[in-house]
Amino acid sequence: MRTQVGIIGAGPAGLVLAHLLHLRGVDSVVLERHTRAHIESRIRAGVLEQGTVELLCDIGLGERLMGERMVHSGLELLFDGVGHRVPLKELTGYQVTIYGQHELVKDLVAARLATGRPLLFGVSDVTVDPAGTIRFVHDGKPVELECDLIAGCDGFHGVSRSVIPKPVVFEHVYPYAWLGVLAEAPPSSEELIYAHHAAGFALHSMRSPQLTRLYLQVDPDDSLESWPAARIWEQLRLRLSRVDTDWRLADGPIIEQSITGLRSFVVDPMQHDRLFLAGDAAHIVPATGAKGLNLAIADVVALDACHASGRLASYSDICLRRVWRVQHFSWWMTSMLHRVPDPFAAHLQLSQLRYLTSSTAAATSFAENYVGLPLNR
Ligand code: RFL
Ligand code: PHB
Repeated sequence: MRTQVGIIGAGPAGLVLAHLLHLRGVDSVVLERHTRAHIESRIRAGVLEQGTVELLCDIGLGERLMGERMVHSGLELLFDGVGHRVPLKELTGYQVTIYGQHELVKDLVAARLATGRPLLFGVSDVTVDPAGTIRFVHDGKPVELECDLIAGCDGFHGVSRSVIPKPVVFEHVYPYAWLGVLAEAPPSSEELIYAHHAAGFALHSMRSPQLTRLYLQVDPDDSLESWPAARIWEQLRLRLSRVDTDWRLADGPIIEQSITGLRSFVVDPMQHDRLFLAGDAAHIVPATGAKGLNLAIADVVALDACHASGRLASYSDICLRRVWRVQHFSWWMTSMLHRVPDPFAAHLQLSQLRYLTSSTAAATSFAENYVGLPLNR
């Protein structure tokens, strides 16, 4: 089998890349190890930057997104029981969009299938030769795929990254994790609430007028068994409680829950020979800044542009500039909001939060990073 671009992984990075290439008449084969049903139901990101949304609309993938999304022009930082609104749009001119990653993946899969170009589910035993060959098993048969270019879009646990010889790896693992729940309850606020509390960080987000998405800072060694629903709601009510209004958190049946560790990770370079890594395969940011999916899409936009202009040698450098800005912001926001045992660090956090919510300059800097950098298109 032969193709111009072999794409490993049908996450947001792989599927958006496939579509960008299709629009330029470049053929590709997308390989995914899971089933379609699996990738279309995996609950993950929720926040899309305006640049990401504009890109998706420009390439014809925004129809359902524009109809079903929730647009947010601000967010709330809650500490000492008092909420402080950060007016993102007023400060930057940009807003953010709430739209579940699995909904976006459904749109991307449908668009790929509509092109008639190959998207193979359930592939196994994938190996990568960076000189331009991907070997895998599909429908029980071994396949050798010759490619001009290989895009490693196979996420953090994929196989592509291991093929980069002697990369420099940067990693920071945080001493806390997130317990995420999806609840059949109407959101209790129109905007996201990021809460800093002595009992730990909490986040109130949403997916639709009927579904609330909530997160709690937990111990990385905690298991789901140690978090029965009653404990989850009790901690959410405590951490999101406020003295400024008589706000109440609506609750309801929990339909999904998981625990995810928080990590910062970068591999440098993101390319070797004909292999180019994109998205979580090359870097991970802690979810606090809501950046991972947006960064994955920024990578593939850069990869497509470098391929179109014959400047593939610059790909890694172009991506890593953005990656490190986003790494810094995500680390900074994470460090400011999570409970830490050291009282000195805890005082610095409160001081930073007070500064951020009382200085327009500080709030603007935060907002600029949160809404995201323009894409290199
Ligand atoms: P993905 O989505 O992990 O997709 C990789 C795909 O590759 C497949 N795969 C393979 N296929 C074939 N052969 C192999 N050997 C393979 N190995 C793996 C996998 O099955 C999968 O389908 O990576 P991609 O495309 O780089 O996208 C990255 C995003 O998924 C990720 O950064 C975000 O989910 C991060 N994230 C958030 N990002 C945001 O921009 N905004 C948010 O609000 C946000 N919230 C979050 C998040 C991530 C979270 N978790 C669970 C990690 C909230 C959470 C809780
Ligand atoms: C989400 O809705 O899943 C979400 C929102 C904001 C974040 C992270 C995740 O910072």
